[in-house]
Amino acid sequence: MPATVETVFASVVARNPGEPEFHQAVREVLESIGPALARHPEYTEARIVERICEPERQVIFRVPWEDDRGRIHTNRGFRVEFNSALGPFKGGLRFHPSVYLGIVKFLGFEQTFKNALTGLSIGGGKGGADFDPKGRSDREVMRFCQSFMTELYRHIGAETDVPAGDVGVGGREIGYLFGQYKRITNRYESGVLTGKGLAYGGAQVRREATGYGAVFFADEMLSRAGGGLDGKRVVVSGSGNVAIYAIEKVHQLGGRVVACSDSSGYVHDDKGIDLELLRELKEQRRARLDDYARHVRHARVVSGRTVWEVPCEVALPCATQNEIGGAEAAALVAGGCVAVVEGANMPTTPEAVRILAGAGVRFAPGKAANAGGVAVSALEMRQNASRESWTFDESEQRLRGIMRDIHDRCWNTAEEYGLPGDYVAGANIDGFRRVAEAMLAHGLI
Ligand code: NDP
Ligand code: 2IT
Repeated sequence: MPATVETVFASVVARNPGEPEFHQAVREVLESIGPALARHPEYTEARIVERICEPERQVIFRVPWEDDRGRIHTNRGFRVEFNSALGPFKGGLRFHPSVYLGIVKFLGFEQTFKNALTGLSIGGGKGGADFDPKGRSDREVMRFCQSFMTELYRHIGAETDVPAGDVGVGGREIGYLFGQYKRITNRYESGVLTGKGLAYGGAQVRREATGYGAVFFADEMLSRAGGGLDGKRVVVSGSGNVAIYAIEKVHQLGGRVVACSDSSGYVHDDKGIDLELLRELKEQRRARLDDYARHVRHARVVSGRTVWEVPCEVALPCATQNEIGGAEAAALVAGGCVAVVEGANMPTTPEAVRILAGAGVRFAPGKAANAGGVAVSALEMRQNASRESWTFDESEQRLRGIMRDIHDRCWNTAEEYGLPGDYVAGANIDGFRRVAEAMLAHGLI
């Protein structure tokens, strides 16, 4: 890191104490952008790096709600509006007990560069709550979402800030949030949220977009190296929205996903994960993975261990941040892994990235590889604004084209800076340059 950037990073750590995930995300970007700063002294003169590390606005609020037994709970809600240089703030909402300001800031920071990489007009933001939806009834989730939106509505809007889903927030939650926004504001403002149901303004392929997009990215990356996903043995972590549609697309492209996981453990099915069963368990019954082995006799369910111990050629982490540490990276290398493509946000620790790089494993960072979700969200906004709706096939073709463009942007930028094959540098430099140019044009705001 150049000395000027080192000073900025020290100040970020001092000004945001106790937020290690945010520090980690900032460090990873600042470590990459030295060559771009050297070529563009105007960025340093305008203090772009300092300004880009400070969210434009941060909102923290109380979310009181009542459970089915009449007990009152108080959660904490967040929306961090990180950067609007390229468009309205855009990014998901996460409902998980681990959510605190540092998680929301790391996600909002990442989102800013990811959204820039899509080439679409979207700024970066993120939100959520420390609410745990596990084991809650639909009516409890509805009451929580209504209370959450009763504060959030004043901060968002189709031209201002457009939330969507993330961990713990899927179609059900977006529906309740949209209903409450409509009720409070007395406006049918379709473009205020994305990830909506197809019955009321949602877009084809949004549900599938993050998982499909990550697999398209993996296929591009492997094709550059001389062979696509066809015939590859793949392990996916998680079994939620991103994981399920990643598995579907791997199978469609001729690969075989032999294991996936949830927070309790993993399932290993060497014949290939039965996607229909997984979807029924996870999307319809909201069940644990253990149930998989009750239906598939030859499958093995392993509790309390990492899915990365299952040998594979391609690893798709699609669960959560920092799930691949040094030990998991070493296990992947030992198992013959040739590529790691991040479907989740920041699932690989810096130590793990170093181990993978040292072993020659190709690595695609989440801000490039999982950008398909937010890209199709931007397409949803576009369809809402024009009151059009595109077919599944057309939307999927657009997603494929966007992922190819993102791949090529990362590749070409890395080459331009003399770092061939370094997708991390390519993604960080290209995303940073796009945001920096817009910030420069807007003056000191
Ligand atoms: P879901 O809530 O649908 O699924 C999350 C999955 O990951 C579940 O299987 C869950 O297991 C597991 N998981 C979540 N948190 C943890 C944790 N702390 N420890 C262990 N396992 C965990 O979320 P998504 O699939 O939407 O999101 C997955 C990842 O992808 C996240 O990093 C998210 O930020 C990222 N992402 C999501 C996008 C989207 O469009 N949804 C877009 C881009 C990135 P369990 O059910 O047992 O908790
Ligand atoms: O991390 C992400 O990119 C998302 N959760 C999706 C954000 C969005 O606005 O669709």
